[in-house]
Amino acid sequence: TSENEYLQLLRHVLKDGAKKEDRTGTGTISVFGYQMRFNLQEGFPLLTTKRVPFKLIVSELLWFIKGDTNIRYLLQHNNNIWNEWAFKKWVESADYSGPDMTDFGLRSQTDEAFNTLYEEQMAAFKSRILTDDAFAAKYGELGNVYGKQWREWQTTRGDSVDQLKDVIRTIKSNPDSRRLIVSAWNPEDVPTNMALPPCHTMFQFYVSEGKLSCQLYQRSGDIFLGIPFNIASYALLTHLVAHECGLEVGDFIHTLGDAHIYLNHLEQINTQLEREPRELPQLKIDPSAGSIFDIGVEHLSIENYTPHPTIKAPVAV
Ligand code: DHF
Ligand code: TMP
Repeated sequence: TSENEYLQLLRHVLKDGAKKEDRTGTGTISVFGYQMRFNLQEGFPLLTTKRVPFKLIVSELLWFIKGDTNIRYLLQHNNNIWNEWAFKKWVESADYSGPDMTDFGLRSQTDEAFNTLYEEQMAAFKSRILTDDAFAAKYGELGNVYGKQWREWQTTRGDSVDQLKDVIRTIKSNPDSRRLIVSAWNPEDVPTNMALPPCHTMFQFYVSEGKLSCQLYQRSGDIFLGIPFNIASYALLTHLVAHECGLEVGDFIHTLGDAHIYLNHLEQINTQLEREPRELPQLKIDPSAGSIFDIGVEHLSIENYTPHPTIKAPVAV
């Protein structure tokens, strides 16, 4: 199946990647420039060589589509994947007076006493985001990340551009267009206004013979943790836009800039590579789901997903 595209990426970077230091202090093996292609007619590209939590992919994507940039929505859907980056802003702020959380990402992995302290602070942070509106407005906010750029790109004229709505309108009215692009990379916001500069930087749609394809340019990819999510997320986006526009799905093409394996994921990757990929699952979109802008988590599900077990790994912050 097309899962092999991903397994080949793992093997390629293990074999030909070069050691490279990185911002998080973890260390990586990395290559620059790589492309994978997933034929979405073959099945939904949710990896089977480890369990990938589909529900988290759905709530994160619907959060982007809503234009939301506050982790409160994610927490309300039991989605914790963006917590560390909001927490980081909180513990580095003048309002925080708890125990020192400098470098919590690295320290929590090696220092058990610290990890207990960190987990307490993170639990308190999460519950405050969920219950305290003013706190959530200030510290749940990741800044002008994906949702903001997709739906409300701020212009110098003082108004905003809804890139997602515009691109969908153009797919419907002029499917041959070669300008079907959404960009999350806003050079004005990158240095100051976001918790993490966008990794999935821009994407383009393409319509041919009644099928919608999508290509993503991802500037930086964490091959073990981030990329399995990114593949599934853009496959889902392609399905949702195709559904909205009355098209079939074509290919998802995933183009990577710095594609890296963190050095603390090597054991996990060896385990994963020993496993045999299984049949890919299918996506089901509930017929009662409305437009892409009204769709809810309850309308999306995956069928025939029988993956190998979860493989846990620490995320580099
Ligand atoms: N930083 C780094 N270093 N790697 C990332 O992949 C990454 N991704 C971000 C933000 N910053 C990042 C947003 N997406 C996980 C997956 C995607 C994601 C963030 C985190 C993750 O930790 N996945 C785990 C557990 C998920 C769970 O069950 O909560 C996994 O095993 O897939
Ligand atoms: P960077 O900003 O220094 O490139 O760090 C971002 C890290 O997060 C890098 O390891 C890539 C990873 N990442 C993904 O792989 N996918 C994602 O969707 C996000 C947000 C991050």
